Amino acid sequence: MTIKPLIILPDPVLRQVSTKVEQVNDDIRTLADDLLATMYDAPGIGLAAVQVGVPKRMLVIDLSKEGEDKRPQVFINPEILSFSDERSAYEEGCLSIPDYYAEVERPSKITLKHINLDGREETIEAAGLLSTCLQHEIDHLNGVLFIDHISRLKREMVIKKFTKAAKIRA
Ligand code: GNR
Ligand code: NI
Repeated sequence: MTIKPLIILPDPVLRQVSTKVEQVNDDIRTLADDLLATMYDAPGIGLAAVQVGVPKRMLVIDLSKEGEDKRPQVFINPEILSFSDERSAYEEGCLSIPDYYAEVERPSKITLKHINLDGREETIEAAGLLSTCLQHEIDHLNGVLFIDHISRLKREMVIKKFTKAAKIRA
């Protein structure tokens, strides 16, 4: 269980398209553990592998509340099979864009196919926060960030602010 450093905007790694996981082996199981440790430490409710600099199609989610038992979920090679016509809006944030939040509208429900940590294929239906979080994470696998779903003016302001901050850090 290793907590990995998070990749922050405007690092171009966040724009990479992640590649398929070919085999669920010990390396992938270790990566899943590290993603969960990093997500819990942040803390966040989801994390894509590319956010720790590993552009593989894999993500973790835990929607349990503080004080509840943890419910870690691992999704490998997730594919959205269908989206509902109905849409809902959530205030989103991203561990790669710290302390910035904005409302994003997405399809309310999705049907998703993925591989679990046992290497078995599963199909699930997701609604509510799970649906939003899965769509946010799968966007990461395609190099897409939640700020790509807000107005261009807001997006450019956020990118400008984080670009300046990165220059000071460097
Ligand atoms: O911790 C997170 N919270 C969150 C809130 C609303 C919608 C999506 C998310 S995911 C985010 C963690 C993250 O950046 N995952 O990529
Ligand atoms: Ni994110």
